[in-house]
Amino acid sequence: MFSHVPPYEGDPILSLMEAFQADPRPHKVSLSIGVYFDGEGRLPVLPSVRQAETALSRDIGARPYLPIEGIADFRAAVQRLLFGAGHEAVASGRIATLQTLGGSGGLKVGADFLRRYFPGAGVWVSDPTWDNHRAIFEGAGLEARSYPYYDPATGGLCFDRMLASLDVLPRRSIVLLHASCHNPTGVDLSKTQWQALIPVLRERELIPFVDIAYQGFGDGLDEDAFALRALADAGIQFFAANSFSKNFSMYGERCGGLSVVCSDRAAADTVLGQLKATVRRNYSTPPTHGARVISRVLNDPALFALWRDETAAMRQRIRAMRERLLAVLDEKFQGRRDFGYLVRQRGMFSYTGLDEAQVARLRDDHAVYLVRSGRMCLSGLTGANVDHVAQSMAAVLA
Ligand code: PLP
Ligand code: TYF
Repeated sequence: MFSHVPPYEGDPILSLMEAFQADPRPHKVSLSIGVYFDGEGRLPVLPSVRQAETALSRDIGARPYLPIEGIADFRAAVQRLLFGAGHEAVASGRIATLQTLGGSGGLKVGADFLRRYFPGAGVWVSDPTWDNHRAIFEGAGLEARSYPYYDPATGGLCFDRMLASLDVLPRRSIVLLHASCHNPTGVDLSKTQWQALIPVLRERELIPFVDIAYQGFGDGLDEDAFALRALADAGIQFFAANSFSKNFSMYGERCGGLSVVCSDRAAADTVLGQLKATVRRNYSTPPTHGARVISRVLNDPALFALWRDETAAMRQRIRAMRERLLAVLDEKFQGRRDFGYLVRQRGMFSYTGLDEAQVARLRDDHAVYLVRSGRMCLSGLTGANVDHVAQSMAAVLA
């Protein structure tokens, strides 16, 4: 009966993780999957999360179905975190927010909604982007194409080409944007560039869909949400999918949100209603545990302050690793090659510019695992392995 079903090739990043786990070399280093590891190379359990769970475990109570849109306190906290507590769009009730199954769930619910109510619209994603962006939108029945983004010549952004390309899109096209800590390149728009993008979005009547999966890993919780706030300030109506997987180190709990910024409260109510219908058709209602924990942390001033510090510590650790890697490489190459991109790029990832053959040599000869594209996840670096990684990079680049 299933002879026509082709085998699944597997997710390339997860396949790499399996190869890494099977690698017997003791000095092996995983810089592939986009997950935050601490200075000991472990997946952290944040003290804020542990404290919230301990408090919750005392009165865990019954587990009814949640409302389709999720826990009310969680949703309110998402809005404050993304847009800022005092933001006019939050206060006026013109944002429709649901609890979703991770950032991926937010993207999928948003994509289904857009497919139904903007049936002719295609989606444009950055070149390159997270592989699953294309897969999720195509899976929802939208056509996905890309706009210029990363410039291999500079290790930065080709903003002029990006803008020119968006400026000729059909009206009501969907534009997927990374708020900060771009995956896979680490290359973000500056504040000035966001401000320059806004008139193009407005004049072309484009529908921005902002993905914010690494809030706190770039420059700070508020700083990393700059794009969302700038768009909302400018009166742009848009979608935002946020993930708590990384900044709470709660990957398996599948916590995130989808927020749609509308013109007014009435529109937001209507949009929320149809988003609920979309969820109902997909998985009916979201799960309880992770959202209760996150809601507790975000709504309790002391736990929130603790969590803010924890996100700062994760961010600073990644920065320190970027700087250390740069220092060792600079010393090796004495100006013969520019590695400045390592500290200009933000978040967990850097595009190293290593080609497939060099990535293969890193893995085969040095037990250092990067994604085939040359993407490096900096959070896999520790004080114990950063020098080995730098020496290995130097060896394959020599
Ligand atoms: N968006 C980007 C850019 C990501 O890198 C990821 C996951 O790594 C996600 C969305 C999805 O996050 P989640 O695991 O919460 O679904
Ligand atoms: O880009 C990454 O590495 C993260 C983690 O199937 C990830 O998005 C990778 C693959 C996958 C799920 C999550």
